[in-house]
Amino acid sequence: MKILNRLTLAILIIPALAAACKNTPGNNSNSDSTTVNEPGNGSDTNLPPVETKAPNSDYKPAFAGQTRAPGMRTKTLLTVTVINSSLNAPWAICNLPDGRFLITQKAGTMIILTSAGVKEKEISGLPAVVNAGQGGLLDVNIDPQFSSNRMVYWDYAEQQSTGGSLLAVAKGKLSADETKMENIQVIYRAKPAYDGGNLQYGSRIVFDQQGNLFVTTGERSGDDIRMKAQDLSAGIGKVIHITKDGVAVPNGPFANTVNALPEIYALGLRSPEGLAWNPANNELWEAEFGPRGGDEINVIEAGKNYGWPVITYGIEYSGAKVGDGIQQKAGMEQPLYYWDPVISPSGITFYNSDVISEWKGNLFLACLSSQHICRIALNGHKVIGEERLLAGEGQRFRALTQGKDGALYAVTDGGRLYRIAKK
Ligand SMILES: [Ca+2]
Repeated sequence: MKILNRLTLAILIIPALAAACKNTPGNNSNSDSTTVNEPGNGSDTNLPPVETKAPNSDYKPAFAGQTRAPGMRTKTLLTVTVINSSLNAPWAICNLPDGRFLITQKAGTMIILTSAGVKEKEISGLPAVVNAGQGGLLDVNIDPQFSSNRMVYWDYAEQQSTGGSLLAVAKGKLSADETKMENIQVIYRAKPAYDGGNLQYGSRIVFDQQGNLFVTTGERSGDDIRMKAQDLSAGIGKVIHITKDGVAVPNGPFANTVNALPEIYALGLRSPEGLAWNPANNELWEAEFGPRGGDEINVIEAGKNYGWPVITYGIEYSGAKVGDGIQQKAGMEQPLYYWDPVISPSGITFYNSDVISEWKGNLFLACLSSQHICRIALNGHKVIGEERLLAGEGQRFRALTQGKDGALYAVTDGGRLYRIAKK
């Protein structure tokens, strides 16, 4: 028993010490911080496209600049610091009003970190999640009135007693001591449940300006279910628009369509792991995993059909064409931009601070398979520049956010929290 206790203690203490060392200011400057973007000669924009590998298909873009935009390079000197390296498969990072971070971990835990990256609280009392494949505890966001009501919204893969799993959205009140969720209610379930695997739940949560929720739902990745992304009676492969109680926001684009779910706001999505409000123009932007060579960015508008699986760039992972192998169709939206080969975009955010002024208005995407942070410069809806940041870290970037201090914070599947700040 004694040995067991010591072992247990050692297991608990050693990672904690390691984390503490990493977070000691005098200790991390040499080992964990790196200055990047030393001043270069010549131009920092209109460089060759960052992607140099051959595409998977010979499909042609619908318009100039829809893929492989000019490369660019951040001129501002940046300091990159790993401020925590012992997270457990973090999936989402959300700013709290006081500058701390609320983070979900895929296996089912929610934690609070200080602005310096030190784990401060673990929140118990969450419903069980299906932690398998791409399922688990997924996104989290706080109520726009969190400071007064302490309400938190999150989603996760939920096992159904009748078989299969689905994306469930829940809300709860963070207790005063920040250690548990109280009065938890599941407010929405993206039906139908699917028992053919645990892939592509979607799941990012963004509040609109009226305090309603937009939630992305994935199409679950089976040949036998993907067409439901086009089916208005199914809640998968969609952007849904619900109140804080989980009912359809009134007067949605399909509110008067026979057999349509009234909460559907947009349809035809594959694996939408990125969703962000663009503060420059109050638009809802989405990023999704496509097939092999078809990752996309879209601007989401009410009632629009984004095409999956009828139109898409890229091919099946088997090498076959997707459906009829078409990329354009009347009544279906073109992506603003696509990647072939894929980058696997998960969380996205717009940078909206003056601290790194050349980043203001840029879109940042946390990229999994390509293992970098993608920076996109925009002129309205046109992509005018692309940059890869932190490409040498060997990390699958899962989610990111702009902190209150104007730095960018990103979590990785490998358990790291990065701070990317002006030097
Ligand atoms: Ca599409």
